[in-house]
Amino acid sequence: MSQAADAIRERRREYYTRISQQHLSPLWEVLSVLVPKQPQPTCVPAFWKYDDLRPSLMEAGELITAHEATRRVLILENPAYRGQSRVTNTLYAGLQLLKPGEVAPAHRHTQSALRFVLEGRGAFTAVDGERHYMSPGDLVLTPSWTWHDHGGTESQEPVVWLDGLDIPLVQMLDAGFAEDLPTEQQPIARPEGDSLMRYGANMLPVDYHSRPHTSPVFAYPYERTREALYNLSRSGDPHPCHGYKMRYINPVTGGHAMPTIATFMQLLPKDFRGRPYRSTDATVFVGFEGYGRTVVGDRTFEWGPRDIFVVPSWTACRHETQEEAVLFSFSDRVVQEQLGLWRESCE
Ligand code: GTQ
Repeated sequence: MSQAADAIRERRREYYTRISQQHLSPLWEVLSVLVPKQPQPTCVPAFWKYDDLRPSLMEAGELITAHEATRRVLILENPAYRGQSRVTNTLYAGLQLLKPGEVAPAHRHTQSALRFVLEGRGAFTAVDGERHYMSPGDLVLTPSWTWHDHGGTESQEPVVWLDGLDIPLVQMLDAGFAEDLPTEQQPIARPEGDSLMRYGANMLPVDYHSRPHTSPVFAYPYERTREALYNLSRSGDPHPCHGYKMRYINPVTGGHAMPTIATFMQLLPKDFRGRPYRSTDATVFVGFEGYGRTVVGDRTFEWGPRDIFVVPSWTACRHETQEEAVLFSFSDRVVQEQLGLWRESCE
């Protein structure tokens, strides 16, 4: 019996070796990995305390200028993907530092980007001819193929923000293009706040025809976000898993603000004990106000303002607080929704 089994194993091995020279391979050896019963994420839970990484970022500020680096950024690498510039399987994250007087020169690329401002004031991001002077908690979008540059020309202090991009997704699709503007800064064509006033007031210019994929509003100031969360929290019970959670939208369509990255802000009330939650979109969270604890699979992260953590796909996650707290997050949920793949479970 076992001799017969050995013989068949040997014949198969010999067969696999032979067909591999024809660049063929047997599905039955890999089927359960290719078509898993449920997601088997390769990404792992990860945590960065801002106070621990800030000195390294400031040291980068002594070693290289924003001009020389083009973008002076420390990439947050998921421990499962060292050397691959990925924070999750599909997304990239990094911390960018701009010092007073510096300019990160204008370029554009097919990758979409978000900036979530962590500290400092007075630096701007310019997008399509409009500058937004950034304050902590602001969300600034630089949609695919829009010219963008960053300038610390008015700032008195270092400005740090989190960059979130769809780099790994675009890499997988082999759809990356980029170009530099010949001049360091793009010309200013519109006053500050123009896009928010035009498109973010529950009205649209009557003849406005939207760009199909992305929000015409590119800066979402924190005061407005905070006010929306506060008002939501006054008018009803918190969600058992999320507390009070809102998503940033494209006001033209009501859909997500960008086509590849979904963005969210949530308010966790004092003494919140969230129920376990799973979803298929690996998510990057950033603490912004207050302190909390999040259990992610078998890890527990105690976070405060500006700390960053990653929840992999289909990994149970629950939030707890002792005081009111605010969390920013982003994921590829918008892509999965468009493809009919997104699933969630609140236990
Ligand atoms: O600011 O354009 O962190 O192109 C990585 C790639 C930031 C940017 C990053 C980029 C940028």
